[in-house]
Amino acid sequence: MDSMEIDDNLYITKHLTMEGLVTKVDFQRRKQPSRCVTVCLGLLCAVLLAGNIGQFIYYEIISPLASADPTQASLQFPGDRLQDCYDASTAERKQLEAKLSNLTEEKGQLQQSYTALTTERDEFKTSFNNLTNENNQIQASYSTCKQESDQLQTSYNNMQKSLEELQASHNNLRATKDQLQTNNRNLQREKDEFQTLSISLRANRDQLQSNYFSLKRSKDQLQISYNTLSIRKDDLQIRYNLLTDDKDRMQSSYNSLQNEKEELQNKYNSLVKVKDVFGKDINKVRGKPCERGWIRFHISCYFVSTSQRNWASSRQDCIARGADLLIIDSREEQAFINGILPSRKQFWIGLTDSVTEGTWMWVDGTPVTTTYWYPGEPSNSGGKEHCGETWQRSSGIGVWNDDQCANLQHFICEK
Ligand SMILES: [Ca+2]
Ligand SMILES: [Ca+2]
Ligand SMILES: [Ca+2]
Repeated sequence: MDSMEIDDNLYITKHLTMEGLVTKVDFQRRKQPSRCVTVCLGLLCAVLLAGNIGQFIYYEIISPLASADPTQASLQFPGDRLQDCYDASTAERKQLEAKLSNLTEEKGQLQQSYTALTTERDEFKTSFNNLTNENNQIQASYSTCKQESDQLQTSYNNMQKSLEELQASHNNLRATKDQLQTNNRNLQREKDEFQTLSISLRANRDQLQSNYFSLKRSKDQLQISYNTLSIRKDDLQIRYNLLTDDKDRMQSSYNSLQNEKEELQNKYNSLVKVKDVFGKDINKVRGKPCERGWIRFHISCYFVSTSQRNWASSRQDCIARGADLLIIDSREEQAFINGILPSRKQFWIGLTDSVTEGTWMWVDGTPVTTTYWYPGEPSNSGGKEHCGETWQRSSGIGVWNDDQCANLQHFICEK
């Protein structure tokens, strides 16, 4: 059990020593010395016993056989042989006695050594117990250290990984550094070039700055002129737009007037022709007198009735006379008619809005352009007044009124 513990301790100590945790301790001294002495004595006795057996066999069996030559045997006496054996045995005994004496001395010495070793063994035993306790403590420390070692190993592994990562980062940084160094050299070269260019550009800049100030003054002046011109341009643009609009309107009016002028010119030409034709006829008509009871004015003849009829019957009477109800073509005709009528009487004329209320038409289908309505007329009183009449007035040229067509009135025919 002790030997096993010592061997374990040897192994542990060796292991710890290899790991550098404890200093080397010589446990060889702690083996039991009594066992060593016993073993040594046993071995020595066995060697002596083997030597005696060997001598006996040699002198008693082998030597007589070797000297059994028939020639010599015949010459030697049996007493000599015994004397030789006795001498040899005596010498051998002396040797054995000397060896026994030596062995006795050695045994005494060994006994002393055994006693000393026993004492030393007890001391070692005590030391061993102490060392066992220390070993337990060391074992506990070892376990603690083992755990710490495991932790340190884990930390070491982590550190190793970190180191590898750092190494990779280092390599990357080195590559980056090399690249940056290359870039730095390139930048340095470019910097030198830029410095040269900078000096040149600085001179150009000064020149340009001088030019810039000069141009800035010119630009300010031009800006003032531009602003003034811009305002004038805006005014002119507004005026231009107005003039353009006026021009467009005038152009449109001009075109309309041109068309109207052409139409009027055509009408004028037609009228001139008609006038020429009618002028000849008028001259012929003017020279011809109206029928009895009719009154001439220009180219027309007028009949003023003495009887009273409604508007439709009056017209039928005029048509029967080869004429129609009076159509007022001019202010002169209105004034002429007012002059030939009895004082303050009303007479039907060829005027009606029976087709469309409020739209007055002459009996020949022409629209009424010039009117002489009395103030407040046409009143269409009761919604029943659809025929026109003229009132004679002593002053002026007479006035018009609308009245119910069924009323009986005097009337005026014209042909
Ligand atoms: Ca007329
Ligand atoms: Ca009416
Ligand atoms: Ca009326």
